[in-house]
Amino acid sequence: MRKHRFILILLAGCLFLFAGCTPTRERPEETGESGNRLLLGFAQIGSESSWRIGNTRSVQEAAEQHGIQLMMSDANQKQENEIRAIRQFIAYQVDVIAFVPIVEEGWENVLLEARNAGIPVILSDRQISGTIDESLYTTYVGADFYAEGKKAGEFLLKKAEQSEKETLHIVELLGTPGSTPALQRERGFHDVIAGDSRFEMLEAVSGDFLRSKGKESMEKLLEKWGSEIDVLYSHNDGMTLGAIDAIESAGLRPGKDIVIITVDGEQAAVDLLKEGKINCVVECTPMLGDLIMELTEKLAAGEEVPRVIHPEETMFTEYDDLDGIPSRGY
Ligand code: GZL
Repeated sequence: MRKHRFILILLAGCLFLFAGCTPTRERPEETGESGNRLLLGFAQIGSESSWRIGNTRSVQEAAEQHGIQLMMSDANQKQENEIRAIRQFIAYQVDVIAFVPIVEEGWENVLLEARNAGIPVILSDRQISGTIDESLYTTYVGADFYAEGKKAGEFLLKKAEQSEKETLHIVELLGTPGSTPALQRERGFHDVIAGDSRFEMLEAVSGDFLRSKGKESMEKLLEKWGSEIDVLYSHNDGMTLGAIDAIESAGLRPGKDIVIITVDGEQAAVDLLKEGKINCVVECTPMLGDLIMELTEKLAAGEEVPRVIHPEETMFTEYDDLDGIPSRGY
């Protein structure tokens, strides 16, 4: 019943916003046991990968376990939808706002509105550009993407020691342009291999973290470079799965003819690692729900929180005992 009431309230809010009038209504009066429940507004970017779907599930389950009321929006990969959702959270006077900045730029105005409304903001998963006024958000919880890129590069250095080839030719599938994971995974990887004459970059192309675009982009790279390609570094498993389809359709053996390094740690990627079709999986955990809820509770209670929180992350490679990898859950 409470859920239906909440959805009705939400729809009423949408009507207000749609009609262009900013509701001055008080936060929905809570009755019964939910009277004192915290209300968290969470703006998610979409469902572009199994990683993202796992991230959404983690937030929903953690809200349930922490007894926090969750107002969640799905931006369908559009920044303007995220900004609209944050404005709706402000109108509803949620206790805390958490959102995934789909790209790093373009958040100043809406974050100023949140600050003026006295609502603390948590950056989840991705960051906003460093030039922004630091007081516009309270904390960042998510991966160290630069470290993930470095891990990918360090695996390649080790792999190169076994290669008879003088030069290893690399292609790269980039994540969403302007997003923190794409920018930092690229920088970390290239900082490790920079200046090493054993490596030559052939081309880097965006696959936008999507399996379909990963396949398309890999098809184009194979058309252009063919068997010259020795290494694929892909910024997420979704694009890697698409790329492997393209590689096998071209009659090449993923993991053998082309060394494959991928990031996220989805079950599908770990399974392919065990099959020898992927050589290295760098973990990026989507399970941020509990951290977000703990931060929400602390912020709502006016407590100090760390500025940056990176979850523990590891990496799985062909050199490891792969039988011990627990099931991934995403
Ligand atoms: C990384 C996250 C990325 C994943 C992709 O934290 O933002 O977005 O690597 C997802 O799978 O689309």
